[in-house]
Amino acid sequence: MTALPLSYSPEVSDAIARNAPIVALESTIVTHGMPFPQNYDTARQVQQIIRAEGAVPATVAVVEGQLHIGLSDAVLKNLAQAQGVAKLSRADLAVCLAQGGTGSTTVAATMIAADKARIEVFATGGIGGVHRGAEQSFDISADLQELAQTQVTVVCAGAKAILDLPKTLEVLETLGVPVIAFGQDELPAFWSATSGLRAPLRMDSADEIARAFEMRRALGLPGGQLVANPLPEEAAIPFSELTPLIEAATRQASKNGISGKAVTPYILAQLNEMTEGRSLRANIALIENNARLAAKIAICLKKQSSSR
Ligand code: PSU
Ligand code: MN
Repeated sequence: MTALPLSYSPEVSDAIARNAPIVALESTIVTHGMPFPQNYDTARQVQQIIRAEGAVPATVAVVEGQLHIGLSDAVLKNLAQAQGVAKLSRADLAVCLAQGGTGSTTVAATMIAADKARIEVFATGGIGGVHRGAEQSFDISADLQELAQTQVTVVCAGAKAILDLPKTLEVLETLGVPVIAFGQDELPAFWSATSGLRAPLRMDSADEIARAFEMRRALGLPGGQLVANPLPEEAAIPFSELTPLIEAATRQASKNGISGKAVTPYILAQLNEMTEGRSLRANIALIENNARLAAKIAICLKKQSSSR
């Protein structure tokens, strides 16, 4: 059988050897989610936050046919500046590896990589979901299916408000994915802490989230958990203020024939322009906030497994 070309950074190898808590990080947010240099600075800052909490960061990407778990600053910087990097999900991860290609990993592909490396917790900004107008376009992110089948706890700030949130919740329910709002009843919506929607589940501590993850495993259930962590209040943009901008950006995308994988990056860039950088600042604050919570969950999981 072909061996998986996995390549661990020295820091991650050492963490595995010590059985230390590890938090996976995606790289599509770097290549497609933010402009340079904010993408590079944020990726490094997020790694630092995870270290400061007492866990080890493992940023995932495919570089020249190797599935990297943990990236050096040099590789990260290259990715952050590169043009036209492939955005890899479940469908194309193996093809890129087989062809010796380079690409960033989405939530779905990062979950697959984390699972291979036995990393149980992953921090991101927002997951993909059911797009507005999906009844016409059928555009539903592979992230949702991945959450249904791969055993990783994903910490996000809710689904991006560029999606159809009620439909996204419905699909997650159908797939049996627990959607857990952290510390509040309402589902946060990425740039806003509120969405007007009640979250299906609520938890108030990292420890509870870790216990629920262990219990899913004890039940033999495949799939992960989705934790929706509201962003810090000072960085939030009210839902009502964003809605018209998102609608305008979505109309522009379809007018310009943007489809498939290009939709999310296009809308994010448009919003950044329309809000004069405020949406980018919120994006940075929320990913940092998610990294902190993910590290705490990873630490709780290690404590629970060592006390058994
Ligand atoms: N969150 C961000 N920026 C992003 C993404 C999430 O703030 O660029 C990426 C994630 O990698 C997610 C992907 O998995 O967008 C979803 O893309 P799609 O809708 O094409 O599945
Ligand atoms: Mn899509």
